[in-house]
Order: sequence, then structure tokens, then C-alpha cells
Amino acid sequence: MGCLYAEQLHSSGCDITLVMRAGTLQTTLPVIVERNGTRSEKQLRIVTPENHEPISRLLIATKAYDVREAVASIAHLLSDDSVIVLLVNGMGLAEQLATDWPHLNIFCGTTTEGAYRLAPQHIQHTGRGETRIGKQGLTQPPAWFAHWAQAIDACLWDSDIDTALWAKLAINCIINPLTTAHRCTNGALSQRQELAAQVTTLCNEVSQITRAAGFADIATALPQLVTGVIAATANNRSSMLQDVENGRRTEIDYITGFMLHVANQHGIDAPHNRALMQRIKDSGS
Ligand code: KPL
Repeated sequence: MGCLYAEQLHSSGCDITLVMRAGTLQTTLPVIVERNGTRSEKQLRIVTPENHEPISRLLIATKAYDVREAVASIAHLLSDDSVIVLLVNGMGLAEQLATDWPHLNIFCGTTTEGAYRLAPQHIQHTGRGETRIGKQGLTQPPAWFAHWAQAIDACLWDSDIDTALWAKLAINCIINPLTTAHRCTNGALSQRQELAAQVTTLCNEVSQITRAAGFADIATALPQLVTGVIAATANNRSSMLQDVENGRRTEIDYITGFMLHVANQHGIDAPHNRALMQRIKDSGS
């Protein structure tokens, strides 16, 4: 996702730099985006944590479990004036970052853009989606957001970003672990009767937690939301299933783990979510 936004922001004239891991020797790298049979290649400047160049605006689009280490590695390059946009799966990370680095100005985002990685810095853009960015309670977008709105198709400022983040979390909590446990496409969750029954059971549990967390509208709409996403992404393999198939760690701690943490805060038992999370972890993910 980072490559997708880097390519689009660069195309609209923004000065884009990729932050790479310490030890990266190159000073520029190509970012390649394939879409609709066309190929866009941008040569972008590289910085690493060893650089001493202040960062004014930072997009973080890593796996959820890499966020803290990534920020720690460049914390010396961030100041009170730095803007951070956190575009990652799951919830709770912005609060963790704000605890560790209280001076950081953190915005959150969520997207339905579709892309997968063909090689490092080389992606296939599979479907146009909507990107929402916000900071809870901030009704008007800050000046920098104008660049995003101009560069990225369907990029909206969301003054109630927590609701958008929660809706995505609740949907991921159902689709991602079930498709991973059963090694199936998203569409199989509605096509196979025994899986559709598990979707319903999980939806009931997640709805209860969602309501307790203060998102009553999402709680009510959750079954339709999940059905809609399953239909729209029927041929997809969820990101969690892809992680397992590619031998990567999953984001289950930040998706189901976060949902269970909130359930616990409200004294709600969530045995199906708990069992599913255990099953994913027992399989070594
Ligand atoms: O966000 C997704 C993911 O796979 O992480 C969904 C919406 C489930 C699409 O596959």
C-alpha cells in the first residue's frame, strides 16, 4: 500500500522519499505499479534511520506488528511538527504510539484499495477503492490533506475516523481468521453452508462487542456489511490467509486480539473469537 500512495503522490508533484531499513545502500529505488495492463515506474529517493534528515510527513503502511519498531528506528528524525498517517490493519496502535511518543501528531487511515506485492517495491493495483483519513474529532482537514485529496482517487477526510476503523476491524475479525482457518477464498464463506453458519455466529459475538464499544450503528449493520464485503471480494484470498500461505506472521493479535481486549474491558465473553484466534496461533501463525 505504501508503494501505491508513494506512486500517486509523486505523480501529482509531491516530493516523496522512501524510508528503508538501516543498512540499505541504494540512494534511489524504483517503485513500480502495474494497473490495467499499464506500468508506472518512479525512481524515488531513499533515506534510512542512519540519515539525519528531519521527516515532516510520514505515511506508515507496514504490517501492524512492525509499526512500533519502525517508528522507534526513526523517532530521532521526527519532531512536534511531524505529521504521521497510520494506514495499518487493526486498531490500538495510534494509542500505543501516542503513549510512547506523546509529541507525535498522529492521523489514522483506512482503505479499500486493492493491491498485492509482486516483488519488493513492485505492486499490482487490482482495484480502485476509497481511502478515509482523519483524526478523531477533527472536523476540518489540515492543509496537507489537500495534496492527498488531489493525488489519490476517492480520498476523503473523515471526522469520525474511529467508526470507519472499527467497521473495518469488525469485518476483518470475521473474514480474515475464518478464511485462514479454512484455507478458503472470501467467497467460500457464503457459498459453503457450514462456513456461512460460522460467519453468523462470529457476527453475533462481534456485534455484541461492537455495541458495547459504542458503535451501535455498525453493530446493527454488521451482517449486511460482512455479506457485502464477501460478495465484493469473493475471489480474494484474505490478507491473513496470504500471510500464512507466504510463511509470514499474521496480524491476528491486532485484529481478533484487539477485539478480545475490548470484550474483556466490557466483561463480554467471546468464546468463538477466542477459539479462532487460538486455532490460528496453534497453526504457527
Ligand atoms: O481487508 C481485507 C483483508 O483481506 O485484509 C478483506 C476486506 C477481508 C478483503 O480480503
